[in-house]
Amino acid sequence: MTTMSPSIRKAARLLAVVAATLLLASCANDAELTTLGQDNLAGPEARQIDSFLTWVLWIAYAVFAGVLFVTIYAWKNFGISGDDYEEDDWPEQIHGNDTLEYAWTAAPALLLLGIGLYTLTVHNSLNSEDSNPVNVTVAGESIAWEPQVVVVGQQWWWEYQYHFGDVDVDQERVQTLPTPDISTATQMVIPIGQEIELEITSRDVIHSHWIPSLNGKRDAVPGRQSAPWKIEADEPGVYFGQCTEFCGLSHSRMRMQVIALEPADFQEWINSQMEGVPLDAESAAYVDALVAGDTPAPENSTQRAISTFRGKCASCHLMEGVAEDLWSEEAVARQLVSGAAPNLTHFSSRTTFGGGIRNVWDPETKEFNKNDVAQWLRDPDSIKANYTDPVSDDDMRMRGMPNLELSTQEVDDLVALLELTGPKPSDFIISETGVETPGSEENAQGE
Ligand code: HEC
Ligand SMILES: [Cu+2]
Repeated sequence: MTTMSPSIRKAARLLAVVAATLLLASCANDAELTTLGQDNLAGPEARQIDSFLTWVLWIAYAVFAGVLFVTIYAWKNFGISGDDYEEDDWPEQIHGNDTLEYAWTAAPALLLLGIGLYTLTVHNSLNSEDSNPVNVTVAGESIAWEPQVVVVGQQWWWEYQYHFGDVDVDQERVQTLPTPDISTATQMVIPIGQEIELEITSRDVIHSHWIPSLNGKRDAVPGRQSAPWKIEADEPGVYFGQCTEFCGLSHSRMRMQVIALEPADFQEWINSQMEGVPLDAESAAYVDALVAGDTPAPENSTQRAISTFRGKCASCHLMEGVAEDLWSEEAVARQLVSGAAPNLTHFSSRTTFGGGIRNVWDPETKEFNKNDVAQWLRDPDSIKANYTDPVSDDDMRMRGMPNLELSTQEVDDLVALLELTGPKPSDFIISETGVETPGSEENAQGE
């Protein structure tokens, strides 16, 4: 054997390091977003994709091993070394052997046909709907709900709409859908053991919805409803996801979670989401007065927050019990209010905000995360980059949450109001959904 030249040795060493890194990186079995490993498969759709992949991989391994074997066999048995050989030294050359020609045409064709048919079967099954109605009680009325969630991607967070009434969600534009019975941001709540149909669409650009442990990716295309897509979770738990189609500035901060609950817990969740903000009697009366057109002076923190919310936030955010009168059908139709911001009625019933990048509740102490919520209100850009200026002359809409230059008092009042919204999620969900954050405000942008 000749000695390796230094450059080859260097290349070999580099290759070894790269290979080892890749190998070790793939060992992160508890990574939030992975489709690999049985432990990460939490529903039938994900398992179907996994076993399909596994089969195709084994076929690929077999083909690889076969080709490698034949190559090495030919090299060992018929190889000629050195440059110094005559044509007579060559092994016997075969030409025009029909059997061989047919065999190596037919074998790959059959293999590909098999893989193709298997692909179509899985594809077809993933795209078919066979959900069963789920019995739920909505506002005191028992209904058989076709488990369906309208998923709306927008820059840069996911909205999940629940329409319990007779709404044709298959229509084309999300803007023309009626106000949903329940609207959540970043966190989709589903009952376990049920196939949930997702109607995926977008309000602005193309996004892609992906909860790896429950199913594959499906694009969210503006003006279009996706073909049926579904998820199902076997066990209660939290399943993480991420937008997987580059959609602009804060694409990487567009994450989401599915929270799967026992049917009874799911019903309780519906009940709580159908209520407005739990205001005390005086504050409720204060809202009534404002709705009636009076202008009473706010007397405490909650009332000040209500006043600020109606003046500065309600054009983008809906908060039932506080400002839904500003969201009349006419106002919605004339786009005086926008559906392009999270519904805040139950903000503190969720556990992450801003596209799943900050905790609403501290996963350790289980306390309301006043610091981060206040930072968001004071300066959203310090948490998540936005376009706070119109994108172009043709597109005057801004993206994300603007800095409203709120006073310290206004921020404090609003943080208290947001904490009040509730109901507080369970400790289990708070710790399971907890996301790592850069600790303090100073660290967020290196200020
Ligand atoms: C011009 C529209 C607009 C106005 C006005 C506005 N917001 Fe927002 N807000 C947004 C958008 C858009 C988001 C989502 C940003 C994201 O996650 O990328 C958001 C997100 C939020 C969130 C995080 C919600 C979640 O679940 O992720 C809170 C809390 C919030 N806003 C509070 C307020 C308050 C309080 C006011 C009034 C002082 C206000 N906003 C005014 C557009 C607005
Ligand atoms: Cu996106």
